Amino acid sequence: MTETFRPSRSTTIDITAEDHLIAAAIHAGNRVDVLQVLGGPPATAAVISGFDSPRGVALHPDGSTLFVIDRRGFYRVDGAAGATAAGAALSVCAEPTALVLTPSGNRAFVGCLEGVVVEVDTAGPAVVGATALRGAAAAAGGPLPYNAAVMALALSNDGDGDDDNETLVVPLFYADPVSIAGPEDADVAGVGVVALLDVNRTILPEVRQRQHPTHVVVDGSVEVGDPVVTMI
Ligand SMILES: [Ca+2]
Repeated sequence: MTETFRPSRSTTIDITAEDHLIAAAIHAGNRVDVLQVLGGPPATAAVISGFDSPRGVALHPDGSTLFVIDRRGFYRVDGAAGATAAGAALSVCAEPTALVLTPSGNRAFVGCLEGVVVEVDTAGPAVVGATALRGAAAAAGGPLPYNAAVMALALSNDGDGDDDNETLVVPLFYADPVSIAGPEDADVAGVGVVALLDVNRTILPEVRQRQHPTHVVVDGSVEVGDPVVTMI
């Protein structure tokens, strides 16, 4: 089966589209390991050192260029399979926590603990701009929470080869506190808030709030799931 497209989501491990390389952030080791996994037993292709608590990796669709975020910022590593050093960090925000790429790999979005999403031109790399979410107006559900922290991101990919019609999904930690009547031992004092942005970082007029959202699915469209209870 040929994989045609997939969404990008923030993660500490990523694999190239043709399943050739895996990049894994080794947080405590301040390094990123690159493994070769096609054509034989998995083997270490590179150990890239010099990071400061790396928290996210993303592999470019070219199958070779690696992007990393750590406590210092954003890195572009060319030729990941043979790289040894992190190189210089591009400063993006106080504490980067999440990283996604557009389908073409031309742009990256970095989520930050302080409630900001930063857009990066990956060719430079260079910061294009940033959108602050704390308290920002959102037509359908705003303002967004004043304590919003971005610790995860996902970006849709509808497979048409165009970056401009995708949606950036930003679950906001921590939830807005609300008062809901319920059993005394029930943890219902919060509403999850998921902000949606277009690729120009404009906050879309739709913020989906569900009590205890359990999952977010990004597959061309965007869906925020209801609680799922599994009986065993
Ligand atoms: Ca598209």
